[in-house]
Amino acid sequence: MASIGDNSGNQTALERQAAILAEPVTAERGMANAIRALTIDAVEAAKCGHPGMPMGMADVATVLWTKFLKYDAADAKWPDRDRFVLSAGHGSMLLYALLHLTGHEGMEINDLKQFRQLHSVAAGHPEYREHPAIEMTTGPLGQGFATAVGMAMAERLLAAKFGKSLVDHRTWVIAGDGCLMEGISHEAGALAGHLKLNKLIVLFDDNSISIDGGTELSTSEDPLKRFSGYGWAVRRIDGHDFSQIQAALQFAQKSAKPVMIACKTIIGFGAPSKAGTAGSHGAALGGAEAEGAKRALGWDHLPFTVPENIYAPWREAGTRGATARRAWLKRAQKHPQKAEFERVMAGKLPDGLAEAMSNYKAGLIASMPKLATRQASQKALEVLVPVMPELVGGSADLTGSNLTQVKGMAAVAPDNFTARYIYYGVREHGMAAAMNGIALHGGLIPYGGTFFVFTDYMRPSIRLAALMGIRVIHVLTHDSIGLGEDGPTHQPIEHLASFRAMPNVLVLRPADAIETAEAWELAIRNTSGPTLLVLSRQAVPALRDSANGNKSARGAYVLAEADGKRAATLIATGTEVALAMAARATLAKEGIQVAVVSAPSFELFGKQDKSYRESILGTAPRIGIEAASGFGWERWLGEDQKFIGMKTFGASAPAEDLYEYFGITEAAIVAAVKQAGV
Ligand SMILES: Cc1ncc(C[n+]2csc(CCOP(=O)(O)OP(=O)(O)O)c2C)c(N)n1
Ligand SMILES: [Mg+2]
Repeated sequence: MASIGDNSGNQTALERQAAILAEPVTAERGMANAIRALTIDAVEAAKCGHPGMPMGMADVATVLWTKFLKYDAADAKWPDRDRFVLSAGHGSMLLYALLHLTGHEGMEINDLKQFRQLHSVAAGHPEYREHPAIEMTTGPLGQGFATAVGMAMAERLLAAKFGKSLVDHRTWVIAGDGCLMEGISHEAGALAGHLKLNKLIVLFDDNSISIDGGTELSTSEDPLKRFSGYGWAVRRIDGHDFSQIQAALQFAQKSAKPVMIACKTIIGFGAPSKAGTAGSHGAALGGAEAEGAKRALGWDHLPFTVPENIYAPWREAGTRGATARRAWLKRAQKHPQKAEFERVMAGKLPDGLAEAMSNYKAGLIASMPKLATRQASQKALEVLVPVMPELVGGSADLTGSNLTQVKGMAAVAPDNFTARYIYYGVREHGMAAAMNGIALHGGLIPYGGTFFVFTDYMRPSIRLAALMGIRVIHVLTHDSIGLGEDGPTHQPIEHLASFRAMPNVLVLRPADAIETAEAWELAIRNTSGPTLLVLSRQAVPALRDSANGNKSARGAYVLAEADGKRAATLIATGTEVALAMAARATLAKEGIQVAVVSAPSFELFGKQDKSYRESILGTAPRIGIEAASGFGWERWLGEDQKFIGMKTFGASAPAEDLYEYFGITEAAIVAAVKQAGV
């Protein structure tokens, strides 16, 4: 059995490699070898990294980047470029070498020499924003693939809106065995097949090797059969045969279905003994093996040196799209929807939004409705959706519970991409990744719903959204024990704390309809990370008597000041703010005056200056109230203060009984205030 560094299992791979290398080096192979040599050099210099995948996929990538991919190295952000996603992000040197060779500014030879060093654009895994041509951060296997599905959806949605003359591009993915073993590949693949995303093309690095050894250790599946079951067109080719690669990519461009091409490759192609083994996956080849690989490839140049006769055709490939881009720019200039296209691609908000929302909020103040915050969210969407054509909604099969759909939002379907509502199916992870892809593509703002507890199923994608700093909006209803009878499996307890711990996630748990409207405003204006709208199933009374400004924007504010000196400060979020208000009224009758602070967002409150925070929190004893784990509340309460919330999982019962049972009641708050020594 093969294991790391052991080449006993790769005899056939080595024989196959020897046969290929016995043939004269063609111009294309020479170009591909430049990727291999740069990969070897960068990984040797860093003394770590993943040489196997770039060496294996260099031939496929060369054909793609010199003949098929639509891009112009002079403008990595050309809106109508093809998107290229390296889902197998550990093979980052493949992307860096391609960007360098094709003449992308900002990926110079010195950057490759800095591979994996602090502040290098050539980070261990591709990082979004490190270089404009890096379409997304990859590394967690499967994420790139699933995000690419969202990019391909965005292309269809925008093409339906603006027409082919502005939007007509493909999404190409390189995915490995690992990406396809991950569960998310099922959700994403099934969704793409259902929507017939025929401009999505996945090049599967079918090398039958992962870290632990041969894939036969852990899988017997034929991914092509699986994907053809999803409605994909599939092909199997020799990933080192240039004419087969070219023919497959031509076929892919004509497909009416999404395409998966399994490219049979040899991992670490060229390495004399480690090729075809897990030994080439994730460690520097080492001096002798690296030398041997270059010799076998016929590469006779100093490290980090590419001869001009190889640079030249690569640079030419980098300018291949220039004519198409110029023609596109001309068309865009004359396009009747030019201004709108530029607005949405820049992520700018439309005129009329602020006014529509302030009218809506004024109406709420006039009517003071008692609503579940999920209902209030739907009402906000009824205002937002008509004025924001870039909003694309959806839910993971909980539309009627999340209340994410509003009138006029038809279902996106293979024959209807003018619609704006995506039925993601029971695929939370696939949804969250696709939403990332929609946001990354540009031109659209995705929101999607599920129960808050099922963020557990989408956490890796939310984390990537936070890391990349992109605008996605999660509508997360049924936010506490208040959902009642469905019981502890459905009652999120630790989720608020866990997302408050995740950097760059904006968590908002509004208390009433006005705060929910404010939360939506904040979500839409949060261009630098994901927003989680954490909403209730059960109704809450209207608490605010003014809608001036956006009070939630400061994270926490005094909803009701004490009548006189504060005996205590009650700090609550979401549905528990109403409880705090009730306790305040009861205490006032006994002559005890307390303030109520509504704290819809810890992140935003944490960003305020100290004097604001101190003015809100006050010096009186503090009591925190939230139907969730108290983990993290010390931040506002300090060590010794009282927290009224959850210490265990919830239970199945009517909501009122649960609040009573777990002691999250008006009476408990009143008692806590009295205990605090008032
Ligand atoms: C979600 C996730 N799990 C585990 C890893 C660690 N990891 C990185 S590469 C890899 C093996 C991937 O195998 P494959 O995709 O076949 O890549 P190859 O070895 O062929 O380059 C693993 C397990 C990861 N990056 N992401
Ligand atoms: Mg593999």
